Amino acid sequence: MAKKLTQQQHRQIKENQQKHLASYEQDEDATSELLPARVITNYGKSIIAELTDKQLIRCLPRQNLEQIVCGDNVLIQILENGDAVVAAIQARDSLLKKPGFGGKLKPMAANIDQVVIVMAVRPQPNPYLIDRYLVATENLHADGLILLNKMDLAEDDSILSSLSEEYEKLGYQVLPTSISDAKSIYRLQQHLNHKTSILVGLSGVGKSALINTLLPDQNIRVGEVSAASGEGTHTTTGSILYHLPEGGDIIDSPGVRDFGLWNTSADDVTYGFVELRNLPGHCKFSDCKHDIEPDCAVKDAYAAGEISEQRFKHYKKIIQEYTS
Ligand SMILES: Nc1nc2c(ncn2[C@@H]2O[C@H](COP(=O)(O)OP(=O)(O)OP(=O)(O)O)[C@@H](O)[C@H]2O)c(=O)[nH]1
Ligand SMILES: [Mg+2]
Ligand SMILES: [Zn+2]
Repeated sequence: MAKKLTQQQHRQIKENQQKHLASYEQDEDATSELLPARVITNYGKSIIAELTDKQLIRCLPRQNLEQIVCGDNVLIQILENGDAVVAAIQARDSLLKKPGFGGKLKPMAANIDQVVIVMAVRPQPNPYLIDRYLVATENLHADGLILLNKMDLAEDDSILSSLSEEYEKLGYQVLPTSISDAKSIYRLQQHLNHKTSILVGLSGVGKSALINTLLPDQNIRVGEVSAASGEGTHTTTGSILYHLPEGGDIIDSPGVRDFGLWNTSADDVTYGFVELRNLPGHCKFSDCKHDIEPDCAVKDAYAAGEISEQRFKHYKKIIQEYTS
């Protein structure tokens, strides 16, 4: 993870630390001041945060704090010995989690306005994965955007049209992209301005490569897809936030198969399916699996053509797999 910061960023951090130390020596009051900052990344216990004047600073969290993640707004204090500590985490608008070891949820990124779901032409997009990502996105109260990357590898527009057909009527835009098509990157950029977006998707779909193309001078490490398996090698190991030139931030995240859908309630899943959110009626049984039960509002919605066959299938599958 430490390697992901550019040489320039490392140098900057060192310089800033010295500057802060120097300012402390001149001004004893500096120790009590709380400096607002945004967390760029964390590795191990260490956090790299950006102060309002854009300076990066390395700090450790105070012991009583919960885990701090990329995108967090924090308050930093410089101690007498010159060390910087995170004194407080400001209230979060949202917190995205992913399963860690043993299925325990681990916080991954905070204060997200938009989740960009990245699929690739090869290996083929998985609509069940898209629907799970969308349930998580809706429950974060974030916008969802779907990318079909590696369009240069597509033989025709069939994958793109089937994704557009399924998701655009629900209000999600589907953008075709390729790191070798500058126009598509420009179009993507227009969707990223003035908000904090996170790129999510399986390993190897091109999340880091897309950010590299958006920000050519950051030099982000990009993995190779192994020719034999078609699967990506894990390259990105922690989330990291980058600024976009026209305003707005973008977070690169490691390939994740699932977000925190564990312990999601059936109501949260229904909320995550925008076409089912405002069902006219309720299912007769509160634990309805929308399968063979009578008086089922979801089956009625399906019969009325409110939800597609594929999304209906995925809805039931998510309820079955993730809710108890
Ligand atoms: N042909 C083609 N290859 C691409 C495109 N975008 C990314 N790639 C390649 O796909 C491979 C994986 O890209 P990464 O950016 O490392 O993928 P990632 O999603 O960041 O993967 P993780 O960090 O492991 O989650 C690299 O070899 C990229 O060069 C694209 O638009 N077209
Ligand atoms: Mg990556
Ligand atoms: Zn039902």
